[in-house]
Amino acid sequence: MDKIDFRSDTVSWPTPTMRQAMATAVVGDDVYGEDPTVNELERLAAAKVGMEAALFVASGTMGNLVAILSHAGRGDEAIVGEDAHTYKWEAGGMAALGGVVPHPLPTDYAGRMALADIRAAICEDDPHLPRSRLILLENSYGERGGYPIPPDYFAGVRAIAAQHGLAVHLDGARLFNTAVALNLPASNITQHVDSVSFCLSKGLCAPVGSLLCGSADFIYRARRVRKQLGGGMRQAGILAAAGIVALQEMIERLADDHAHAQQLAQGLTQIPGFRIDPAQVKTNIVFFDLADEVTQSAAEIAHALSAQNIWLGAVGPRRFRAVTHYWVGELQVEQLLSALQRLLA
Ligand code: TLP
Repeated sequence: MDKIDFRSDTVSWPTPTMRQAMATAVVGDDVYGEDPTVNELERLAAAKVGMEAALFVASGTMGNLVAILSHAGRGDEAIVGEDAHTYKWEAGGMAALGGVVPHPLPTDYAGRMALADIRAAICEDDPHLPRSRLILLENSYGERGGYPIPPDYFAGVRAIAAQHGLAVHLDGARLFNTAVALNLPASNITQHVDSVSFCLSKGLCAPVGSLLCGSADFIYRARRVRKQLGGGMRQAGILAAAGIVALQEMIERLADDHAHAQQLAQGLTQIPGFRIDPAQVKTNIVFFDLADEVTQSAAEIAHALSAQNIWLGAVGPRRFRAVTHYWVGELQVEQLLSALQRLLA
């Protein structure tokens, strides 16, 4: 990459192998179901999460929106973490485009809504109330430093959902970071949900796209919703080819990103002026804060870094987010730490 970019793993570029696969991809019209490379990617994706079928969509946001609109209708309610990506960072799509009412609940240090809160949030059948229809989960949990939530929580939520006839959708944008961090197959988690979307264009480095996975019947309905949203793509095999490389070659190496995030967290503990809890860093996202005595703001520090072509997210007046990925390794973490040390000296 031409810069040292820690703002997100979404900034990662496709690898040379991906570019090669894209250049030689066999394509067809995917709206006709005739793109062999998309079909192969969808088969591979469904197998990775132990589900019947998958649908290639343009983004993580689209995967979640297509899922929500396929599970729920106007006036239905979705129970969701108050800092979940589907609630906070997707432009209110579920309400704006689907008439689905979010019911936000607090989450703990790992990003879990309490099971008792979920039970209490489910509406009884009453014409005054929205119909509870869906529970939205996320793993890893972005706003908790990519915390990898173990499968038992999903089993607990699933039991409640089953009792009340609700569906469960998992925003697994970084599902494979969780699987690698917990050393489990992703299907140990996804066996407890009705649908899951995961991203190719984050730590897995593909340029574009996410997969929505679920039962064959669910994906049949989701395909229609994707079309309604304008997401039926034609010779999308060009993109899917990179996605196949992502799933075949880029999952296991996520452990390197986690090690680099830990390297960064440990390094930050050595610089007076930063506040960080390395124990909270379990995958590839590092949140850290400025100590009270530092007079500069996070935005000022991020701006000064950018002058050195090092990019970091200032996500609050005193708060930063750094995300590790394929293109920022041990050396780049050292460069970031040295630059931060100089700026605070
Ligand atoms: N997250 C982005 C920003 O929107 C915050 C990032 O840089 O982390 N679910 C989760 C948990 C995500 O973190 C993201 C992207 C998405 C869904 C949406 O994916 P895209 O960007 O492909 O729509």
